[in-house]
Amino acid sequence: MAAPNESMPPQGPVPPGDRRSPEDPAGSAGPVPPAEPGTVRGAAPAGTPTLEPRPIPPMPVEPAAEPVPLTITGVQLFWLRMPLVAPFETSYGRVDRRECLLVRLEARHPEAGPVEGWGEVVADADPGYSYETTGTAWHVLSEFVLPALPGRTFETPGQWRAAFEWVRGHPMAKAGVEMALLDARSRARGVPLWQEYGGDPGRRRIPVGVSVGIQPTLDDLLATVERWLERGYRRIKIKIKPGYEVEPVRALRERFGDIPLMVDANAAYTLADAERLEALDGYGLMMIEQPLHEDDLLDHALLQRRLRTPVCLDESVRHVHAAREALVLGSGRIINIKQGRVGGPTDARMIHDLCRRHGIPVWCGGMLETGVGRAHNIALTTLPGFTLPGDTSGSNRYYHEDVIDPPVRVGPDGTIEVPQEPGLGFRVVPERVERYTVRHRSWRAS
Ligand code: SMG
Ligand code: MG
Repeated sequence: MAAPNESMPPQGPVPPGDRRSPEDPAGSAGPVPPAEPGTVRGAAPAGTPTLEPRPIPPMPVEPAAEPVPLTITGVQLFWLRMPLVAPFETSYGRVDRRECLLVRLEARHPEAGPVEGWGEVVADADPGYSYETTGTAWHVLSEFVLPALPGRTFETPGQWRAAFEWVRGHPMAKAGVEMALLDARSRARGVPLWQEYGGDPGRRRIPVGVSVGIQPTLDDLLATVERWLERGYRRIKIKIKPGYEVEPVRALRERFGDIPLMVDANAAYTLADAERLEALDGYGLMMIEQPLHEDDLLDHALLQRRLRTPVCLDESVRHVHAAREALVLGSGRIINIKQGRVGGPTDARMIHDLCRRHGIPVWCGGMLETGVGRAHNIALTTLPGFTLPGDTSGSNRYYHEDVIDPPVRVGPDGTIEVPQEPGLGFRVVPERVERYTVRHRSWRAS
């Protein structure tokens, strides 16, 4: 071990009132009065913002689920590549096809016999939205999760979560499997999928909005929005980026008046751009979604205090812990819940429960899902705290041909019917899955 360097200042805790430091070894600035309990010692430069203390809500508990013993007999993983009807552009890039994974579980129930279950891994091909990609999910699932499933019995989603809690992160990968498990449970029990999600039986239809990508010109934007409004969508969300925010919003307000309108920045701004975002305050937006860096709940809290428009968090809420921190800090007034982003249906429900208890409205986000993910999102949206229209558009918003039949359809009143039959409520068409599959692997009980 190296000998201590005698020229170094003494290490270790500084006694209260001792103001010696490497810069001021004599402590000539004089003694410092003891810190107030609960405060952090350290000089804050004048003008440093502070946040008022707020109560810390307890962690929501995992919802109870009826035991339904399902023994996994086989697993299939499909990597799909599906062309989009039109390119979709956000502040971080443009895509013209969707690459996602579908998980198919085969399971056996003591009374119901063999059942299948489908789930979707919503990660993108590139790490623009989050660090997870189709490729990382393929790796984590095929190396660590799926080979361990055949032969195992799960009675509840909680047992599945406990078994794979050791896998850190990778929420989208894990969510795809939990979705498939919920689908299989609902088929084994003979109940609609929304019941597995703990939904409200009174919600027979869910109101939905549409997400509009960045358009080449304002005329294109106006024409696109007009088309979606004509089809009944209940709210319009447009993607923004620095320099493309006030103008498109002003143009939409001038043309369409008081429509339910919001914007999504996908983390493209910093607090230094606050004035641009303040300029949106006069346009009566429902919310500004994820304006700042995904890991910066503090700056979101400071920004929210400068805006009248509610801030909505998307990328920042990757788990229930972040949701709880955001509530305490006041980092936003609305949360977008994506079951993929937060680790699965159970985690989505826990965030919903937490927000509901604390008066934070939530809505269901989208990741350009195929019909499999869409069916799960419809079921999730039946929970009572989903009080704002989500991004679950009809299948034809992105695809000429979906992998499910019938496709998800949005009625002229901007709502989607909640299926009442067991399972997804839509048939997954094997030939279509095959048509778009570029990679496939399967595991069976030996
Ligand atoms: O499913 O209609 C959809 C997409 C909605 O805008 C949407 N999603 O940040 O909320 C979001 C984006 C993330 C996906 S962009 C590839
Ligand atoms: Mg978003």
